[in-house]
Amino acid sequence: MTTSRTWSIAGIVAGVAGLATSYAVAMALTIRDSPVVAVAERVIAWTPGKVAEYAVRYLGQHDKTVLLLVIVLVLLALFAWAGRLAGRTWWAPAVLFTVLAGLGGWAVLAQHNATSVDLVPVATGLVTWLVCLSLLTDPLRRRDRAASEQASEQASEEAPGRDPFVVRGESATPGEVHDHTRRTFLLRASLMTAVAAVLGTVGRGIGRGRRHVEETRRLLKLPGVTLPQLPPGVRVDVPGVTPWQTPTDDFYLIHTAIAVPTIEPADWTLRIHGMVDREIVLTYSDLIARRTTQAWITLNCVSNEVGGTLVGNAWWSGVRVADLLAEAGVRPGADAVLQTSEDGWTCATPIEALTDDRDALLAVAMNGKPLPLEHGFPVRTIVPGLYGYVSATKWVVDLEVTRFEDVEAFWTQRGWAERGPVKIASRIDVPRNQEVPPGPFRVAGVAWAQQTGIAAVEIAVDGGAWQPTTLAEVPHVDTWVQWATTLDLAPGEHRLRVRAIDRAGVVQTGVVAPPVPDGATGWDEAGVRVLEEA
Ligand SMILES: Nc1nc2c(c(=O)[nH]1)N[C@H]1C(S)=C(S)[C@@H](COP(=O)(O)O)O[C@H]1N2
Ligand SMILES: [Mo]
Repeated sequence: MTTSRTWSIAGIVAGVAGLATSYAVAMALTIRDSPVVAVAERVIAWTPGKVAEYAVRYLGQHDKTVLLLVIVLVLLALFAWAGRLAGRTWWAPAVLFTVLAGLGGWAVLAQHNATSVDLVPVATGLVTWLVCLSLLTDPLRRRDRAASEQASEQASEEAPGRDPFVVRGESATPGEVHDHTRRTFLLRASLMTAVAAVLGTVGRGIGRGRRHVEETRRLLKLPGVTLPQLPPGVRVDVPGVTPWQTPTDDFYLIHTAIAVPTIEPADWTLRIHGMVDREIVLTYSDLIARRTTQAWITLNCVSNEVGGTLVGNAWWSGVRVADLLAEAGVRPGADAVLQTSEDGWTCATPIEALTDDRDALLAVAMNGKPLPLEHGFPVRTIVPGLYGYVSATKWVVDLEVTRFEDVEAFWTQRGWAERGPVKIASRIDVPRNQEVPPGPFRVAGVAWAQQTGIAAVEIAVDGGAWQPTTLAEVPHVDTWVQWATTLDLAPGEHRLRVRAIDRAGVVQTGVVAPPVPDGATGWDEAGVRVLEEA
């Protein structure tokens, strides 16, 4: 009899073949990604904010890889189960595969801008599953039938009063049937595995859309975009302090998209509509032909913990949102702009932050180069003073002038605050839980209070009195500022604590609050161990 392991293998081979065809078909149709990724995106969209936060905290940037891996492992287990079900009935695995395909189809349709074409990969995958499973399980069934016939023959041979010659005809012996079906099964299984591997590779090859966009980006010339020049005096020059300008490759990344949208600038448009006098549709060349505004701006994630690193400072180049909104003519009563990205992410931004003199940008470049794909190529929004989740839409394609009371956005639906002004914050970069040699040592870090500016940064040792530090220069209020001081402490363990005071006189609170719903508060602390004199 066929062992349950063989049935499982049949299920897995059929299952993997179906995944490979659906992936290859998706790539051939230049669909953003395979149905499996669509399912993963649904999982992300349905994950409660708390769980998502833990995932990001413990898995960091690997969270999506881990999620995809888990989904594939679950699928493999289900495929194996489908194979074992096929050993009993033909319809049970068919139902299982159909349910899985239904799930995939639903996830695909839930994606932004989904069309019925996006269902083609799922449908092809389902057909592949059913055909491959029946091709693989047929020989197994024939073998089992032969084996049970043999068993009943033996039983009848032993049974008294039966003629042993009646059953045995001219047919092949059970042993021959066994070898033949075994060969058929192995041949088909290896053929399917090989075809699946080829399809996977071919799929990757056709999925070079992204590579093409990368190439377009590399060749782009952006008039008016200049390379960053570090403003004078912004650095405290203490080894170990975060660089004042965050290098693009080190800039934190936060987005819900699994496959980063790959948008050719020639295909990009931005629609400005809603409560406006004149709807505007801008192409990429329209946008970059306009006057370029450039600024150093620190971007913050609301999920940043006290002392965390989800914050970066870059030189952004783009077009003022305020000018575009003025051309569209904002109608009275509007207080928000609902921004939508190519991948369907949304955020609602207060209209005053987009129209006042803080120069909110439709950014096309970061640190003097076209935006990297992961940071929103070809166009993203950057609004000084607001957390990214309410303002910094990457791959932005739609701005709808509206009212807060009429809309809900991605993160506000998940319990985050409607408004997200960046809170005053300060961080110790060095020493951070380190040992220092005896004698004076330098302490340094960063602080920010966008739209207001930092007036002072103070540190306290072992819960003692607050002491002043020295601030480096800043070009304006919308960047972080580096601070530094020198300490000379007795050998042993010490705890350092930092707080900032803004230019309006507001002292950073020591009251501890988590990032949810509108940003963490509390003082950053770091340990230092001063070594004994040798
Ligand atoms: N399309 C899209 N834009 C997005 C997000 C997203 O998930 N999707 N995340 C936002 C959040 S929460 C932050 S903090 C910033 C991060 O921008 P970065 O990845 O370029 O650092 O992007 C914002 N823009
Ligand atoms: Mo964020």
